Amino acid sequence: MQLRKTLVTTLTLTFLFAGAADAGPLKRFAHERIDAATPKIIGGTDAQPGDWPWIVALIQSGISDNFQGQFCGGTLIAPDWVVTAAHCTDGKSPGDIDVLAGVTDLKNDIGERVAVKRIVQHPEFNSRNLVNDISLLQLSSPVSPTPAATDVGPETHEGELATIIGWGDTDPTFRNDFPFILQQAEVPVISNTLCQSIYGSSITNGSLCAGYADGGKDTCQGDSGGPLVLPTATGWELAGITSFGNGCAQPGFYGVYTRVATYETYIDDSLNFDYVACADANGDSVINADDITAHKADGRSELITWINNCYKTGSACGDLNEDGQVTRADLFLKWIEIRNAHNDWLAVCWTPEAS
Ligand code: 4AZ
Repeated sequence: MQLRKTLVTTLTLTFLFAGAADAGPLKRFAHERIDAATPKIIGGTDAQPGDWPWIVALIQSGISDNFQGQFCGGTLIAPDWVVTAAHCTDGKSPGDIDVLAGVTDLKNDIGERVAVKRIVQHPEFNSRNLVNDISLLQLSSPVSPTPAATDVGPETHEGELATIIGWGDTDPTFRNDFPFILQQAEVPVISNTLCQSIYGSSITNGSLCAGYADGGKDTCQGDSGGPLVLPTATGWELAGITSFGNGCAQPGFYGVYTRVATYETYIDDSLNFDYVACADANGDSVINADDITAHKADGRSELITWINNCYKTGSACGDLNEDGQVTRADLFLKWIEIRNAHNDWLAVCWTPEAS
């Protein structure tokens, strides 16, 4: 993990010095056309139109050229929901990201490009070791391709041959050789024990690792957030989300993927959550700025109630920092708590569903 951390830091610093305010660690700048002899994904082959209907590209919303703007992959799991990696959405707002569905060739296919309405990033994503690297995007409108199945069972899948797919770098030395055509490659799933011996505590039961001891086939920069799929009797199931690795396709290292099965509850809860009801703070069935006013007012009255019942009376319920006395420090903590709760509500619930 140390190696990955170093890599990310290096890239981040490079981008900072390049003056690109919104460029994340995996953002690329230069695109060079790859020559036909260069191995693809890393060690992959061209996908055919329709092979992977549920794969999507995440595109920087400010860039009209799909190829130039692509920075991560994702998988459609419902007509208006995409699952991707948290490190693809971390620090971003819905307005920063578009989703492009229904394309194989980023340069020539038209597809459906839609705005993101809501980002539901895993609340325990750790940007230092990339634990819980999963995020959900709700689309501003549904797209037509068939979503992928995510009901993958609890098996380890060790030894099974998985398929990795993406528009990421095709050159293991990070030379920024990005393909127009979607790439695919097959890699075996390895045990978490072996993976942990390489990457340490970054590997949890939410991780799935795949690749060859000799390297050669792997995901790389730009593939992040995209799918690792396993064959089923009826088609494919989404088992992993491209997360990280020490470089790409290097001997002795493997690709690390977020294990989708571990996050079934987070996915189901997030997709089934009633965001509209949550946003309707004043209960008038209309989502508008009045709800923000109402939610703030609720916070203020909660604070006043606490002041009257706990702070002024010096009761035990006023001693938030548990130092044996009720002081202005406790009042400050209460204020912070209410402000944070309001901000959480804004982030989780308050997407204006209507004007
Ligand atoms: C990346 O930087 C990245 N070999 C993604 C996957 C892997 C390495 C790097 C796995 O997005």
